[in-house]
Amino acid sequence: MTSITRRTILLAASALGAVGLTAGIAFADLPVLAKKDTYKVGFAQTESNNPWRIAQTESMQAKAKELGFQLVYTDAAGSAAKQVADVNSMIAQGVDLIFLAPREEKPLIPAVMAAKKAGIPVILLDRNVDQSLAKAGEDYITFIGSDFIDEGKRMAEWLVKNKPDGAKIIELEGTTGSSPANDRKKGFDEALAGMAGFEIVASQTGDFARDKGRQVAEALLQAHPDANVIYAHNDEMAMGAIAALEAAGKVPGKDVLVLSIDGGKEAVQAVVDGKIAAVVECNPRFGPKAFETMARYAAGEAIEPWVKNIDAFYDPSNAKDEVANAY
Ligand code: GYE
Repeated sequence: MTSITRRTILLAASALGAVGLTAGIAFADLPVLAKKDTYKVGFAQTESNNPWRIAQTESMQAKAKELGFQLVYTDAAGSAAKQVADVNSMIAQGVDLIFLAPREEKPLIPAVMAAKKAGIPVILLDRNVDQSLAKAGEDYITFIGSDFIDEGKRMAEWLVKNKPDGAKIIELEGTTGSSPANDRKKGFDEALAGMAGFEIVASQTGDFARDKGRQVAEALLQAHPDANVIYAHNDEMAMGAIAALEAAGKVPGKDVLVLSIDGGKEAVQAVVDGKIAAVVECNPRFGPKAFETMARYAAGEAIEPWVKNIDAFYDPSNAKDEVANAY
């Protein structure tokens, strides 16, 4: 595939007469959202194969119901191509606004641009798109979500503090090309770069999925029997890694420290049980903030390009007290 740039996409859209790319006006304005009593809103979910996604969907549905809005919900079942089609179908149905959780950073760009062209505002939820191809405040309203670079960095800092003699680390990456996988890796790897004694011996994707995480952990533990830390980009892969460790006769928490991100109930309980050493929270309950941001936009407020979620941190010092609140 030839490389697509933000400019080529906009030029293509412009050729179709959608975006005014005339001298002086580089980009069309964001679509406006009329103030109404009720709305028909789209929510394009990436997949539903884990508790994080299910909790997010429930949170969105509950808030829409409370507000009396109609929610057009789609599940892309792990396919970026299907997610693009889902967004196109929402556009065809004339929704007022689209909440999109873009599975990967680049493939969802055409969906964002198509909605913009159709005059439908888009709010990105929990994952971002490639910032060189589309921009908040120009192509979509805003990104609501965590600072994934910081999540990775905090985990690395915790590790250095709690295992000062160093570590041989296996990294289980999230979905290739997704913003949390890219940034959780960046934040963690950069924080450890040049730190004496800390070595990432292998880093491979487990697609944010439990069984894939288990399989990849099993293979990497065989290739690197001296690894003593597994850093998983989410709880599902961390739980898969624990299963792989136990199957290999190793004791998670003793032979190998497992680090995770998300902070679902099962993982926070695993911290209490000593199987996971630490978890950076990434809370999936987006409903209240998503619809509040939409209301602010409809009221004519200028929305900041990034509505940031603040993440908690769980380790043995607080896990017991927090487990009841975890999703
Ligand atoms: O960590 C993971 C989910 O995009 C922040 O996606 C989200 C991530 C979350 O599948 O468990």
